[in-house]
Order: sequence, then C-alpha cells, then structure tokens
Amino acid sequence: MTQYSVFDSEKALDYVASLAPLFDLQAPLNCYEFGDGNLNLVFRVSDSTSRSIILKQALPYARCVGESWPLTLDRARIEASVLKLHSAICPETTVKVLHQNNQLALTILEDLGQLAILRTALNNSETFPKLSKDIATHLATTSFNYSDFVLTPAKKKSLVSEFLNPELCAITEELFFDDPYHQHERNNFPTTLTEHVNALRSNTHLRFEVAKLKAKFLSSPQTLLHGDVHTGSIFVDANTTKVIDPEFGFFGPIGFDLGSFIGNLLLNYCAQQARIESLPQRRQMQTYLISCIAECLYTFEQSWNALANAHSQDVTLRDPVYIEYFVGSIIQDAVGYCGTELIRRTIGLAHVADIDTIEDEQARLAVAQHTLFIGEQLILNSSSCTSQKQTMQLLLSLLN
Ligand code: SR1
Ligand code: MG
Repeated sequence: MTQYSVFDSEKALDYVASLAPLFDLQAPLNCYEFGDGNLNLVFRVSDSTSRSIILKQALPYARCVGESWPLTLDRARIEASVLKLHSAICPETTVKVLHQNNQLALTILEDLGQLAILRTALNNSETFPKLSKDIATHLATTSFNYSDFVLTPAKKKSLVSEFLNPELCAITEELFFDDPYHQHERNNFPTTLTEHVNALRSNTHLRFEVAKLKAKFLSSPQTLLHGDVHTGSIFVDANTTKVIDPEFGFFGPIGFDLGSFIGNLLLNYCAQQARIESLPQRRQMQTYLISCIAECLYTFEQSWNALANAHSQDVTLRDPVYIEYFVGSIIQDAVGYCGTELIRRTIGLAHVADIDTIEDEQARLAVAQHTLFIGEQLILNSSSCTSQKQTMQLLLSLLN
C-alpha cells in the first residue's frame, strides 16, 4: 500500500508521469501548484502538446487555517466518489474523474482551465445564459436519483453509510449554524458591524429557526448532496457549466445545495451595489442575477415534479399530492439554508471575495449590513416559501 505523503510539484509530476499514457500525455511534462481554496493542494500537469490534467491532493489539515486544524484525508475519497455518482446521472455538468488514489488522498481530474470560475466571472460582471438552468437541472436530477423516490431502502442505507463524512459535516454544522450566532474566535467581522451581529444573536425567533435548520441538516438523509455549492465550485462559459469540489458531500436535506447556490448569487447581487459604479450597468447585472435565481427555482421545481411524477420507484412516495408537498418542503428548506449562507459568509470564518474585495470600507459595510438583513429575513420567513412564486415575492420585497 502506498504511504501518504504531501506532494510538491516534483512529486506530483512524477506521479502523473508514471501514469502518463492513461491521460494521453507526452513527455516532457510540466507541473505547478495553484490551489487558492480553503483546504487542498491543486496541481496542473501539462505536456509538450499543451494537454493538461489537474491533480488535487487533500492535506491532513485545513489549508486556510494551517496544521492547527487537522482534517481527515478521507475527504478525497468522498469527493471522487460523489463526482462519479453525480457524473453517472449528470455527465454534462460534472467534472470528470480520470483517476483516484485514496491512500494518497488524490484525485486526477479533467482540466477545466479553459472555463472561468463563476465567482471570479460574476465579480467581473460577466453573465452566462445557461447557468441557472444547468445548475437547477443538475441539482434536481442528482438529488432525485439518489433519494428514497428512486433508491431501494437497502441501497440507500448502504450509500448513506458510505458517505457519512462526519468531519466535513462538522465544519458545516459549526460554520453555518453555530459560530455566527455565538461568540467564537473563528468569526470574522469588523467592529463596525458589532451592533448588527448582536441584534441577530439576540433574536430568539431567528435562533429557533436556525436550530430547526441545523436539526434538519443533522438528521435528514434525503439525498447525496454536493455539500458546498458556492460560486467557487462552478466552472462556466457561455455554453458549459461544470460542478467541481463535492468533498463536503453526504446524505442530507435536498434544499441545502439549492439554498447554498442561490445564497451565493444573492451575495453577489448585494456586492454589486458597491462593485459597479454605473447605475444602468449595475441594474443590468443585478437584474441578471435575480432572473438567474427565478429561473433556477422555477427549473428546479418543474424538474423535480416531473421526475418524481414520471420516475418514482417507491409505491407510496409517488403519490402526486405527496410529491407536490415534498417539492414545496425542499424550496422552503432552500430559502432557510440560503439565509444561513448569507449570514455565515458575512460574519463567519469563510467569507466571499465578492464582498471582501470591495475597497471602500463604508461601501463594504453597507453591503455586509444588507446581506445580514436579507439572510435574517429569509430564515425568518422561509415557512411562507413553498414555491418559486412565493420565494420570488419575498426576495423582491427584500432587494433594493
Ligand atoms: C475550513 S473550510 C471553510 C469553508 O470552505 C469550504 O469551501 C466550505 O464552504 C467551508 O465552509
Ligand atoms: Mg471547495
């Protein structure tokens, strides 16, 4: 068995070279590390004909914090395995796994370097016509196919145990549902926001709703989630949408991924208030983002209903009235989780570049106040959002 060791560019190159024919690479190879995410090493290995692949290796700790935060290497197995299962259902929108080595905690993936990272592109005011439909279809199709509507109870239970992912779930449990609502050294916000944070923390109704969302995250193995669908986990161009990085994958509530995605579009919407100076251009970008959210929710709702009515295997769950109720409950959960994403990205450990790279301090503060307000209102009012229409009504009433 190969012993785990942390790769540098030389080791990554040697590893890929030993398997080069598998990836159709011609010597000489070139390799560099360029990971800028929170957790892992990411190498690009290219050959003399400019073909390239990505080697991603998990470190035994969280890269953004350092060795003081140890983290399981098993996340590499989880990530590659979720990608393979999601790819089996949605190959067009899932990055391709070319090779997996669980002992070395590494995965070799197709290189999507010709595409843009969605977060960076949105921050540059770029728009993508297929994005919302692609993501909604991806989330609806993967979540339906790994739910109780399709899997036998035995298969489902066996998959649930394969994807328990306790350490990465613990990160989400703490960063989404605990830290922002308590004093914690991991939290990160300017003192000028303290009053707003204190108001959030003393809102007992909000804490009650967050407790319900956390309980559902802990105890609702509805489907095999991606677990971290933010705009840094999506590559895009005008014709293509690819989802990457499901190392937080586990069997959880279906609305979590949908809510995370919409939350990141809303974070960008709020940030654009300070990012784009020209009012017409800003309005154009914000209108695009709202239409993405509306289209995403609409497509998700329609797709899930259609899939469940046509392809449910479970004799009891396929009842049309239950299906309608169930899809409504997913939307409701998504609205709540969306609110928690807005709040934790504003005052918790892991922020977003959309807000953090706004240079003007006052403008950045105004955006942060807005994201906190919207996050709070979404959580408080999620019970009135069991459809795309109701959700859009609430959202439009909150946005400026
Ligand atoms: C310590 S990990 C911080 C965040 O980065 C990941 O992408 C997840 O969103 C996680 O919450
Ligand atoms: Mg990630």
